[in-house]
Amino acid sequence: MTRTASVERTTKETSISLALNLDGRGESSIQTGCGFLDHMLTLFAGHGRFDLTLTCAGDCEVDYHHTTEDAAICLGTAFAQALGDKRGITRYGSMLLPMDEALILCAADISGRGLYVGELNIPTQKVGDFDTELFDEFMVALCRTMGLNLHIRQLAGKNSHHIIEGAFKALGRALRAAVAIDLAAANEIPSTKGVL
Ligand SMILES: [Mn+2]
Repeated sequence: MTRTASVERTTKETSISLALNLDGRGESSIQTGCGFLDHMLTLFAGHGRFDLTLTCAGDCEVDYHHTTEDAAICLGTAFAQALGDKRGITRYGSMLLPMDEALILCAADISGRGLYVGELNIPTQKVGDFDTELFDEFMVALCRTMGLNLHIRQLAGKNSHHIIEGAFKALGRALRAAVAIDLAAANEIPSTKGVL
């Protein structure tokens, strides 16, 4: 059984092509047009051990809002497709991840109920030319399309780059654990309701 998905999505704002393998080696090729977002998605794939190819031609002359949000929509859609009925998955995953002075807590439940609850205090408005408020836009869109319940807390941190990078790494690690097959229940849907 391969757990892969590919997504093509074109709007008047972005055109995205994405391929995902949940059981990969963390190899990625990311070209969104936003260097910082490429950096974050590369880290995410690496720490999640997901193979991820993403190309986006977006309206970066406006800003990175549409590119960031639509990349997350495609990523969430791909996760949902690759997971199918979620049979056998661990479902929950969490990570407490230090990144120099920053410390990030991330807890994920692939519940089917998409909800992001985040409390980050990112001290600057920009990292490079990336608007830091887009971090929340990414997570909200990912959770909604993937059916992911995600909490991210910043327990420490002063550097915006470190805080956001820590969060993407923690997300990768948490999702790696959550999508992993639970060998003790590999044929079961991990819900007492029988459906996720
Ligand atoms: Mn970095």
